[in-house]
Amino acid sequence: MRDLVNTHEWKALQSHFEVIRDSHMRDLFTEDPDRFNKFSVSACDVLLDYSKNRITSESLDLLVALAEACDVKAEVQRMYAGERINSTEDRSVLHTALRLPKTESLVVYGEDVVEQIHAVSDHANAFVNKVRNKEWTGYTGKPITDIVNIGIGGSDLGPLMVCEALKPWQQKDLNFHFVSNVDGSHIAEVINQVDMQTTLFIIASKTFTTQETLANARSARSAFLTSDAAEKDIAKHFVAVSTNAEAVSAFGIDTNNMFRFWDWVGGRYSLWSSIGLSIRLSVGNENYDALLDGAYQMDRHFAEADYKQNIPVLLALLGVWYGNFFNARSHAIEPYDQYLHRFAAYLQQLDMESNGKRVQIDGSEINYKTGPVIWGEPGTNGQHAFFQLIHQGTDMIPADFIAPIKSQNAIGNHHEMLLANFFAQTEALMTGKTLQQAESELRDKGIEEAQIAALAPHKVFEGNRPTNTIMVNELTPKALGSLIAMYEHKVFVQGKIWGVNSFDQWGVELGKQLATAILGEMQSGKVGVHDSSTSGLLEHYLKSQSK
Ligand code: G6Q
Repeated sequence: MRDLVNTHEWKALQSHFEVIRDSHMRDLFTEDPDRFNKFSVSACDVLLDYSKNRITSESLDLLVALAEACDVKAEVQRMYAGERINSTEDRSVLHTALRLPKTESLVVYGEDVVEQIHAVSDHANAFVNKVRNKEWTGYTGKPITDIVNIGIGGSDLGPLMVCEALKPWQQKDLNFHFVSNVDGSHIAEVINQVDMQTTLFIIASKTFTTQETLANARSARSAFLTSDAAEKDIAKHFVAVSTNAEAVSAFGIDTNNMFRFWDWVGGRYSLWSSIGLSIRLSVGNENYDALLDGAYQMDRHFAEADYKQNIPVLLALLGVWYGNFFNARSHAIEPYDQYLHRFAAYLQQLDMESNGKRVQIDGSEINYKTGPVIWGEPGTNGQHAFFQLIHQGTDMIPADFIAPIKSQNAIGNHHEMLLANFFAQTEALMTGKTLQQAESELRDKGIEEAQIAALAPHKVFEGNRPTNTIMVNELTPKALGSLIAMYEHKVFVQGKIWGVNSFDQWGVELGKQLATAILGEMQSGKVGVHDSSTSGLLEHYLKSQSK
């Protein structure tokens, strides 16, 4: 068992924290006017300014020493080479291989995975071109107008987020729908909107056993068959993305219309595989390739750059600094780009499912904090909702502010206004407002002293609230690819430091098992043995049902 908190590097950070905890970033900026140059880095068209963090050069040295002691670089090489670093599932972790260009080769356990990946890509490319060019038609000969991706978790969040983010690149005569929730309202709303003669359903499920996805897929199929369509027409309207050919075929989908991938692609890392079929259909193969290329560039940067110049490593270390030393329990994601409105939801799964763990790889219990709560909404909306708590609440909430320099919609001065808010927020969070400033502002307004004394404390902003500013020139497919890979690698580094397996997700299992048992009891009307709350609720439900 590795005793992280008793390592020399951890203890050095703890002592350093005692020194730095009371310093204010305002003073750090006054003392060192070169902070921006010192604490910002550019790579893969991404600028990271991390100068508005509670760090000095010494903090950075100590954090980097921690990364070195945790052997992060060696683990990156192990992952890239296809070693089975996902030990609890005995699997390689090779989403980075999905981004390798055709010219490369990567032999893993005797097979060239790049060759396999590109063979599947070619299959998907050809299909995508047919749909987009209207050569692929529905059973009545009409071209496809609506694409419904049925999947959940990793088979939904990534494709949905990317399709939304790249809307300006979307083929305009195709409508995209994503159904994930087993709540029948989700599929029903989509079925009500689409014409079955011109709809293509993608059943996206790595295992093809996921209860929610199969229930939605079955309902979609029965809605299709209760329109005028017949069984033989399913082949033109249902395709699958899966690793499980047998189950796909049992469901009634022609395996020629199945796009495969491999067990070494984790669900939340799968948008780069055939799970990205809806993205390809939306933005076309060329733009999808640019997305892959952006990620590939970030993969190279992550593997090659020194820790102090390495964007994912820096982001990860700052997260550890706040989570483990300042006791910050959540991390906000604030994209100042409406197209990134699902980005925080996507990162929520990526980060929380990967590092929400309580034991180390060897099974020993952890005695320090691991993954934080990830949350956020696009700016400027968040400013009018929850920013109050980030500015003046009692918790420290480190935040990533993300924005493109160029807008996809240059309407009036909207983008300038957006960016003015973007810059202003991180400045305000860092600088804050002192009591003296608050008082003198009130005085300038001619307010009486007694009222100033009552009001001023409410107008104080402590400041010293850490933020990372992340900018890209434009939210292109390539830039988005780099941004996503940047976060994947950040999560990887944190997982390595905390010593957890970032690639399994046993935490979702227990609820699934219990739900299956309870569904049986609900259907039979016989409540099994539970705690009194669960039994009471089930009986309440069954009684109300029978009325
Ligand atoms: C992600 C998880 C999980 C998974 C879904 C869907 O890393 O494994 O979110 O993606 O449970 O699984 P299927 O693709 O197998 O339906």
